[in-house]
Amino acid sequence: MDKPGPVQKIVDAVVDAVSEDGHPEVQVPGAPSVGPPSLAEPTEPRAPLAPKPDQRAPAPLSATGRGAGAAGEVRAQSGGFLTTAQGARLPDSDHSLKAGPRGPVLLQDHHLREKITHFDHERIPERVVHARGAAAHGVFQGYGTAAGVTRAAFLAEGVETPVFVRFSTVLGSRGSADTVRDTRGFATKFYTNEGVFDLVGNNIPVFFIQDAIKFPDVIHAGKPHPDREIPQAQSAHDTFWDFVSLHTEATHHTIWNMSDRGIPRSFRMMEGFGIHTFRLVNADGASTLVKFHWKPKAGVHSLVWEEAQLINGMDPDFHRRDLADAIEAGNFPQWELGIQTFPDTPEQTFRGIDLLDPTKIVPEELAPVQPIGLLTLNANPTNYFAETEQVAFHPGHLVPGVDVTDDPLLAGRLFSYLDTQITRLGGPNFAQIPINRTHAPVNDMLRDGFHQDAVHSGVAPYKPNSLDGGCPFFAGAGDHAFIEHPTPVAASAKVREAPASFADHYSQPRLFWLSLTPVEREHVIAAYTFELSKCFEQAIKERTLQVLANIDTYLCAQVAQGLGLPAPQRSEQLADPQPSPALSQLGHTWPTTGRVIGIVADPSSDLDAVRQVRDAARRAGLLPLLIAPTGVPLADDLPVQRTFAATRSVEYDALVIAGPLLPAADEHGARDAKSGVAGPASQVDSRVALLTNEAYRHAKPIAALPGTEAVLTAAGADPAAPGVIAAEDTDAVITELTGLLASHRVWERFPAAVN
Ligand code: HDE
Repeated sequence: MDKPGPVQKIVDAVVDAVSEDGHPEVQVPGAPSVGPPSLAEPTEPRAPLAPKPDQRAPAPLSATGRGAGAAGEVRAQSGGFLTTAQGARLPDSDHSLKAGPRGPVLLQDHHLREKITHFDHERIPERVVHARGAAAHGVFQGYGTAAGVTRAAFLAEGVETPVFVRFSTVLGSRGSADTVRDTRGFATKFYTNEGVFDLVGNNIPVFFIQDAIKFPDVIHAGKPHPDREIPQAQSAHDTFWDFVSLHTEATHHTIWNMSDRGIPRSFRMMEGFGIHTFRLVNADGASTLVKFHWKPKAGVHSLVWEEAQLINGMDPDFHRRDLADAIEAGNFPQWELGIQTFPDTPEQTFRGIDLLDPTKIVPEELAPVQPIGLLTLNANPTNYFAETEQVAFHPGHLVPGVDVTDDPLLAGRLFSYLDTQITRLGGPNFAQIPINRTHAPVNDMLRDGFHQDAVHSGVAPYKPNSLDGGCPFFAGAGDHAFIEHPTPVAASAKVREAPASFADHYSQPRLFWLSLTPVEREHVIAAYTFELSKCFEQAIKERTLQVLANIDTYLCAQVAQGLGLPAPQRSEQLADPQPSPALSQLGHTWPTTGRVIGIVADPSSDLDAVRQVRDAARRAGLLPLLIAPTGVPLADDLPVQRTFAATRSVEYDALVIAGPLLPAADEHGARDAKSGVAGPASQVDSRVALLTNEAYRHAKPIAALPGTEAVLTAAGADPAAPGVIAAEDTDAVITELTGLLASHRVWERFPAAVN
């Protein structure tokens, strides 16, 4: 076997740590702490608990990027006793200082005042967009394949760079649900030796607007209505559709949102895109235009809409939990970073596509994505606020060899991200917050300000000076200086105008539509119909149908039918693009590691079969969860992870039914069998019937072990339907399930009616 590479070594080390410490083997991730708590309240002080093996904190560096040489825990709490912020030990924190047990409370209670005052100021403003997010630490390894086009040191062969990646939704508040229909942020901070590089992208390759000056408009339209502040975290409302139907440059991004890309199955299963065209510069100073792509090793997969809606109630933290659990279980998410490259010509177009227009893609069939490095997320944050909330990304955090273009959307971002942190993080020194610290030495002559963590020496924070020996000095190209590429600027006049090429708003939405498979097109039709049905104003629906007519006649007719409105005639000539198969999510197979299999059983099930299926699933790298009537283990070696009353189909990628699953004792005790598919007289527990019914309707693989026909009947599931497995041999069950999961869902179960 090949020797493990450096990334694999890190992966192995974390896997070892995870399996040796605390909760053995992490067969079921999610334990809240390093070890189980005692039943009784502890009576002896002890040092604060260490982070869990799957967690990592920001590198322990000084505020100016110098290696502190201290252990990681220097920033954590210390000591076994409760103290004030100043370190004085406290005997009590449950009672205010009072004049006698019945009061009044004394003003001199410094501990009360410190505790309450600090609490009063615990919150900072949430991000104005992308407020809801989840993040992880990891490592990026350059392949060296970009060496011809960039001198960026972190992209050189074998170079490993620590990274922190934050995924997010755009519209919702910090406490909103994860699986709403929305674009997802995919922001990566590379702590390179040449300074921090931030690639602040999305999971959709185009944007709503072509000029940053429109950003407040699109966001104000997408956010909840300002009077009632509803709806939260979604686009299915009048102001959003009012805006995008009038502002037709949003059409391309909107159709992506209405596709399955708007409801990803997992952050681990999303592509990422830098969207704008960037400029790479090599060691000789030659430049190349590029678009960045992240390609997930787990494939690109989505939820179905009903699932997404159920999850928002069942587990609003679904994506967050999925990311953390996967890392804790050692299923480290990976993406390849790739680039599409284009000659840096004065026109900045490629095959007629304007590279400065962020509402356009370049099909991969015309410019293949070339892999340039591997990202592995291998540790969870130790503290959400300190890391995920306080991380500050900025497209202007660039390193030598990576430069920007004149995309007018990017230009506004270069201003906005620095500006927003000043309010959000309370002043200009946010780069000194541990998660934001560069791993390169800093000597910046920036001084003072709120929350200054550096203790600057010297007397001359100005240049030129002689008092500090003329330091710091300017760097030249040979010293890794960041030197802007001397891009020629065409002679022109000051105008508030877009280039003529930006006026094409329909050809690429049509390209996207024509590139989807029938089942994906059905989802797009259903999504537009759902969203527009939620609008109050008919004029807005009619206006949007006019936009759809300019994308595709069939799409428009189907949505119009769903809305009960006439389909308008198109007002523009339909384009005739060559479909791009790379835009479809279907038709491929992918690794299934970490996929969740629900095994439904009760004490009367064939427990040997349950055991064999579970073990086979583990051997196949899946995460089997046993679902039973109550928390009582089905056997000593068969602990229960989910109960009938507290689970729902959305937690599983596939089900194994180990019948007969008669109504459990608490079926009526759960007092809400109303939603069950089976009636009260049924021989099958109604929650199991519902679970199976949903899994069936959501096109998930289902394996029915012998004797479970009644469950399928109660669930309305056809035993002969594609993806319903009736194997007797338990190993074969898992082999078949894994085979089906490789293409994510069994779409053949419900042939699409769309042509
Ligand atoms: Fe952002 N965006 N954005 N955006 N964006 C922010 O920065 C902004 C745009 C993206 O996990 C804010 O620190 C403007 C495109 C991500 O912390 C803010 C424009 C793309 C994140 C901001 C855009 C993005 C943000 C809010 C139009 C994909 C979350 C808080 C010109 C390429 C980063 C913050 C994180 C966050 C402004 C358009 C991605 C207000 C003005 C296009 C992933 O500065």
